[in-house]
Amino acid sequence: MPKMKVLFSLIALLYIGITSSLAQINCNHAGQGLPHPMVELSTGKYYIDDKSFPTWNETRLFCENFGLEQVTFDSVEEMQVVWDATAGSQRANYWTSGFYDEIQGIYTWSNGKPVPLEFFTAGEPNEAGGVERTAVVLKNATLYDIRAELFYHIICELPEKCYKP
Ligand SMILES: [Ca+2]
Ligand SMILES: [Ca+2]
Repeated sequence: MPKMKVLFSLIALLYIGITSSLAQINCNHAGQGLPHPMVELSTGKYYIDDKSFPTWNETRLFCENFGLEQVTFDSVEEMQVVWDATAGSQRANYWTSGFYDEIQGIYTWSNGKPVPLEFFTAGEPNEAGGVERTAVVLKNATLYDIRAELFYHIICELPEKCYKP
């Protein structure tokens, strides 16, 4: 019986070793080859592009290509800190990972958590014209719902597992 225990412990240790080194590898490559460097803020590490105008889905794919995620706000503070780091261009809307979940009938982040209603500006999400019930943008440190097919700026975020062990 003790032999079995030792064997089990060894397998468990091996498993932990493999999974943690896999996570390490992904994080080592995250953000490599981006057109310009990421910025390190008090709430995480971000890639902010004020020049491009992709759709929501193109932004998602762009971030994923570089091992990153579309930005998700865990707090009002993070929303403010990231907004302050943007250039605030003329069409200063930035895509977030927020998307309308048809099944649950609410906006959720890419991690599956609901987008808190208090993160939206007053009167939003308003699903204007019945066509805005799709994606969430950041503007003036607050959120709006909007059509995912429109063209706004990019904010990617280093996945939490890469800086929160
Ligand atoms: Ca975040
Ligand atoms: Ca709206």
